[in-house]
Amino acid sequence: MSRRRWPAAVCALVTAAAAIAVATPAQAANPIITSIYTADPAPLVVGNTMYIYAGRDEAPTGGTNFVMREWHVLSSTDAATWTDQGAKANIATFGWAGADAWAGEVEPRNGKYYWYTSVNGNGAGWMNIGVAVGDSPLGPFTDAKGGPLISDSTANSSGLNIDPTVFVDDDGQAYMYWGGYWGPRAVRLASNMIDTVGSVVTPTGLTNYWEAPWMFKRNGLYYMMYAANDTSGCVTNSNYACQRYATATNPMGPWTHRGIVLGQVSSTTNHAGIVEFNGQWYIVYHNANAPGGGNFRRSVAVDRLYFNADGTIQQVVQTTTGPPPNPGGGGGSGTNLGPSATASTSYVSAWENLSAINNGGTPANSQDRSNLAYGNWPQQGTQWIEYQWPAARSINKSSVYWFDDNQGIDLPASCALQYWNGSQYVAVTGQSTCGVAGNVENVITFNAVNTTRLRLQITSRSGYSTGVLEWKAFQS
Ligand code: FUB
Repeated sequence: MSRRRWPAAVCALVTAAAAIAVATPAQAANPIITSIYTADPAPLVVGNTMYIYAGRDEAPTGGTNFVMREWHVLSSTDAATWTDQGAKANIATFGWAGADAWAGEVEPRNGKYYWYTSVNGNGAGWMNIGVAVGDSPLGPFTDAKGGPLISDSTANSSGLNIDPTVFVDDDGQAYMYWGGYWGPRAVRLASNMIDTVGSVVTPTGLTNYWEAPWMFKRNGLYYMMYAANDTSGCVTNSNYACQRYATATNPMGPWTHRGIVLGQVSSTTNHAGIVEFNGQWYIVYHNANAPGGGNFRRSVAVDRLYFNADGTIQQVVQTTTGPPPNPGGGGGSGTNLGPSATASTSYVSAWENLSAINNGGTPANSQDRSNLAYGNWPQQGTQWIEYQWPAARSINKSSVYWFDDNQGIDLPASCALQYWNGSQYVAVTGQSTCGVAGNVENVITFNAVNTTRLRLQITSRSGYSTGVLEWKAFQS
């Protein structure tokens, strides 16, 4: 398990300022950036932009250790097309550090952006947590403290002081979790975000914790995702890792393990973050899938993340396409609003995927499962699929590409569109024929509705269930 014996100084001294080369936007695909190797992604949404703070892997081909000297910022306004904004911090940002620009995360507070990093100090011990601060998501960033926030000399610190995740709760209290080598730690932060308050504690309930925690809150519940490398359902070889998660009703725990968010990836390390952007949830993670990639030449990928109604997380489907563009509500006339909607249904078969309907796939024919398929076998009669947006959208056109597996799922007998008028679902008016043809996009026009929810009612042929490969709803 060579990755657990990282040498104390694998990086050359940083002698130059951060590179400022800025790549042109990369088209949607995973990995999202291939002009350089990137790792340990930490997402942050500010306004209409998603930022990803990532380390840069510079190990040579065949290298067997990390060579990491700087941190880059990647940005996107639709979660699909990404721009490398260049290196915005590096080892020299911290005058007391000498090597190993490992995982970091940025947390905003009071108009400032605090970048917590893992970095090797020049003094005794190995890895430390440093903190830089800037006035914008792109910096410039400077050392906020002039020394480590956490080091090997911090009482009860982790066996490896890396991978900080910082979370500011609604009441203003900030928390930091971190740690590697199976040693998670937690501490409160002062409101200045650069001092700890109280003792470092060892959180409980993070079953099989290895490293790389990521904390967030949703619907009043605290979530902790983290890398694990056990062979009891996580990975087949403990040189690799998966992402497990736990939930808690208190930000300091105790935590209750809930399952796996992200299975094994193609790199040995597995490091991820979760964020909500334009009404959808995303996971950002790294793998070794870029050309020439490897365990020390990793690349960041992005995929959609789905919650179940009870707040549990569905295991991520890793794609090579990445998510469809999600520009939010400002896409303009003719924009397909499906990818920015939250989908729900009256029923989906356990082996099919509701996410198929708005994942931006372009089916080749009605049997094409390459971008997943929604099906409701063994249900018959009328079922529905529905889109919901956080704010009202004006919609006057839709299209549906039916799924027909030539088995229990057949083209429907009929369909109809409804919208939520604020108190109930009603039929759209002026609807053109809701087509039921296979192997084509069936386009439906209607008088524009201003609504937060659109529903497609699907009635099956006798003896069959129905399915959908892609459903679009167009902004008027
Ligand atoms: O990138 C260096 C280290 O590898 C990170 O700090 C860990 O989380 C692992 O991804």
